[in-house]
Amino acid sequence: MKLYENEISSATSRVRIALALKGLTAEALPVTILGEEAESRQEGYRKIDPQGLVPALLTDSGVLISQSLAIIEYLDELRPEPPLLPGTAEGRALARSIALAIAAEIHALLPPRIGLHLRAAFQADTDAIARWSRHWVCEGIAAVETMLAGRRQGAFAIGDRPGIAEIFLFPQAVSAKRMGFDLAQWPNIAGIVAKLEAIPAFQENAPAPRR
Ligand SMILES: N[C@@H](CCC(=O)N[C@@H](CS)C(=O)NCC(=O)O)C(=O)O
Repeated sequence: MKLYENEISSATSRVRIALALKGLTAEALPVTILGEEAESRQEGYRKIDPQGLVPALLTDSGVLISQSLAIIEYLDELRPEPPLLPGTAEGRALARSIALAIAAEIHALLPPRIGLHLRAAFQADTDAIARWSRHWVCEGIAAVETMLAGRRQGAFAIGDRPGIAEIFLFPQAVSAKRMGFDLAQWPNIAGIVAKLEAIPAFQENAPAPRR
């Protein structure tokens, strides 16, 4: 398997964590994502992934899978142990709802292409873009905290072992901390993240800070 990826990418971090939990490896194919001239915006990479996004997984049979949730569910089927989804239909739906609350409602509003468009189309400066990002992170994470407070059973977000919900939560919480948010204001998330930080698959595959 090969993984188109970028070290600062939160969505790549999710896939890297899943690979590590499964004991699987994928050859890294780095793709730059920052700035107008980034490789992710060039025709060459658009022919690989028309969305121009990382991560994208090239399977051993040559199929390209984009979108981190689809990639991680593929890896979970490829190597079922340890399972990344709970054993009940309800548990699986809850895990996916946490994952999507992060991927679709928070992270989707933050990647480089969003900042570039805010700048080009609406003359947003660096400070305005930072305020935009902080707004969506704060509102989105507070909602996830409330979702967890109402539903949580066990040591992690869903149950007693980390899976898809925690894989999506961890990189988003790491970047929220880097943005200066104090996770203590979201006690369920802070407690889960502290436990995840002690697990090598999570700790070693967090997104790298932007330099
Ligand atoms: N929903 C996608 C999000 C992928 C995504 O936004 N990736 C970012 C890096 S974290 C990216 O490639 N951004 C390129 C850009 O914004 O130009 C997933 O879960 O894989």
